[in-house]
Amino acid sequence: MQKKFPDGFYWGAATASYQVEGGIENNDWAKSALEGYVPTCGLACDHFNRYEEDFDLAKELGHNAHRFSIEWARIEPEEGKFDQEAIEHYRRVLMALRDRGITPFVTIWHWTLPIWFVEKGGWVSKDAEGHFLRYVSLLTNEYEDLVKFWVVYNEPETPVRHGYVIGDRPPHHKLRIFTALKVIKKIAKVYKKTYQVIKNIDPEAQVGFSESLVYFEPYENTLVNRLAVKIIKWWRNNPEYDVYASNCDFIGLQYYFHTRVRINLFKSKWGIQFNDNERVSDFGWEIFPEGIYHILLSLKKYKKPIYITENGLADADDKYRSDFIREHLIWCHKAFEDGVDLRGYLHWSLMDNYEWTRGFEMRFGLIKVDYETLERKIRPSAYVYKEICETNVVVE
Ligand code: IFM
Repeated sequence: MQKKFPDGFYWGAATASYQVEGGIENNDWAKSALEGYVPTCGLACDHFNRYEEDFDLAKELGHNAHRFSIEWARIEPEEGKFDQEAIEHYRRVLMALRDRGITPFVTIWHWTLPIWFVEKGGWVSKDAEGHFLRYVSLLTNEYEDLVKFWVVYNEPETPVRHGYVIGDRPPHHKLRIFTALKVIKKIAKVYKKTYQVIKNIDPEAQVGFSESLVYFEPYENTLVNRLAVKIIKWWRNNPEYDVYASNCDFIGLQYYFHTRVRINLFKSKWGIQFNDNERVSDFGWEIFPEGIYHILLSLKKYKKPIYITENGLADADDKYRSDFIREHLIWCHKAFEDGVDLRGYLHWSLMDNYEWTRGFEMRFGLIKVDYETLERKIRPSAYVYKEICETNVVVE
């Protein structure tokens, strides 16, 4: 059965500066890599120099939208000093998309921070808001003519959980639960102001955010499991979610995870248990397309347009990617039929890239990258997705 998406639907893929560009040495992740805490990113995909070739491939694959992020450390390598060459670089990137008829979704903060900002205390410092808003004003003024969709943050809860509780990402603090909650709140407050700053400069701009939402279920439908779901979900799906969703022109949804929660107090193996995964990606993440439908329905109450700003899997052999895309889109379409104002789907990712603490091991790309030669090779699943992009139809 053919499932048709609405006219004007945005189809494409996403990337992020640090994960693909290469040559960024002045942000907190590069510093962490030098100190041996996280893998080195180095040249990555050299997308900084090869963006035109990569956008040619995106166009060949039928994409009409593309999400990417601007690297703050490139634009403002020193506090208050903007780099004109970097500003012009991103203008050329935006123009390259425009020339190919591809609409940009521009992420302002995708996890990496300039070293000077971190040395001043990062998000917890009292000047954080002023610094961020100055950067945002510059971007909006510079690119107002080329950017309609601004994604202020990428998954703002993740770097805080990993940076202040788990400790495996910058700034590498462990178990600072209260600081983490404070930072989550602070970032949300800055977001609200950012929204206003962008709208004051460009009232036509569409301003939103992206958060990764997990579809949680109780393992068995018991009171204790339901309670556990509530608590875990409250933090993992961002305690400040309402602030974001009530102050935006669109919601960016990233969907990767389904988790069933079981509190098992009386058996020998007690504690919190999660899914029994069956079909999994190379990362071990369960493939559960139906979850995207439930999450989309849960967002209906905000009455905002929704774009899937990320959804994808690590699959080096491209074994599951075609079905993964098709099945998620069938559930997306069902959500659309059930009244969700869904307007776009951006797959993660356009090409293989630096997957944070996992380095280059995980392969999320529609396009395979050979990190020795930097040669790009389109994976077969990208052609399956192309057919969907070009026809606006997914076949059940
Ligand atoms: O690679 C990341 C991306 O930076 C943010 N969302 C999840 C992706 C896959 O882990």
